[in-house]
Amino acid sequence: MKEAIEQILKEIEDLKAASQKEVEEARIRFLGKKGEITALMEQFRGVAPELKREYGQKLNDLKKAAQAKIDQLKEAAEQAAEAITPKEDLSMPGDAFPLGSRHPVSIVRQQIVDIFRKFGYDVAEGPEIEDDYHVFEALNFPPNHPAREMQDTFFVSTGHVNPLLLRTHTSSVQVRTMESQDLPIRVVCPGRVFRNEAISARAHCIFHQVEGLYIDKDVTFADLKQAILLFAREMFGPETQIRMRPSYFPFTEPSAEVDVSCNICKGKGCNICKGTGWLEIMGCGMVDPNVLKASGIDPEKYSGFAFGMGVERIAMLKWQVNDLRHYFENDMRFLQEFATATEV
Ligand code: 2NM
Repeated sequence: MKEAIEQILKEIEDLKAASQKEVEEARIRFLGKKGEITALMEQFRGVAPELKREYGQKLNDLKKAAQAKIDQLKEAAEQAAEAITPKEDLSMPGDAFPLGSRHPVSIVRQQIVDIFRKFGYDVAEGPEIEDDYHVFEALNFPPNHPAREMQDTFFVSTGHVNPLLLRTHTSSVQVRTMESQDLPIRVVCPGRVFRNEAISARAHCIFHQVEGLYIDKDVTFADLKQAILLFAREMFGPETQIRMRPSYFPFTEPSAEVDVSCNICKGKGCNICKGTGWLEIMGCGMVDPNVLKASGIDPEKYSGFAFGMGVERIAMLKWQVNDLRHYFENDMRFLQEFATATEV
């Protein structure tokens, strides 16, 4: 029996277990109901009385050593199992983190600018607080033109010859371009403009424009028409048609309003185009000789065309937005609709 105890003790000391299952198997082998140590305990009953004390002590030590070893192996196996299967499931998708998106007005402004950049136009920007000269005087507005009245324009300072005001169009940037740059000029001017108007579904006192200007020798109305047609087809699709209606602007002569064919009803007439099959997108014309002269360009040698469009209006047509005020309220539900809008 002594040998058996020592043999098992040695085995216990050398015991190794790679998994929880192996630990349990070892426990059953040594300490289970039919285990080797349990069997020795039974044999112990038949041991001679003079040996009982010594063997009893040895058996008890063996049992304790076995239990301690099993406990130790069990804990190690549990830790190893936990390291392999962590409590968190690493294959779960991460927390989405809320991203903003570009404003629809910014998207369309960029699309317009990108189309003209592709045609070879430069981009110019200028001050939002302008002077009367660059907004009106140099653009052939007569002294008593209604746009120059307080009801239509936000003035920053008054009472002198060249008052400061919030620009009512970005044409002032084109005047600055004509003053400072060499010819020929091909430029688009995106920017915010301000008009003292009552806010409604179709008008706002702050909105965005992109205006364009092309000046060279022998620029004709046919060049204007072709530039606008190519722009309209880039912006609204290759099937788009344009038409021009005579109009009036102080800075152009002749002047025209441009309509594009309604791409919702394909010209048949719907509620977007109010049954006409056409949608107004911009104004344009040949730059008035007075405007060229004011900026030091000889109208006998040079001619040019110019155009201007409202960015909110183009965006409304593109996405069938029925009320301009949506663009200024920053309601997240409205803005999120444009989160996946593609850009040119
Ligand atoms: C428009 C319509 C027609 C325009 C004219 C000029 C300038 F500076 F060359 F005279 N810039 N933009 C223009 C012409 C703007 O907006 C409806």
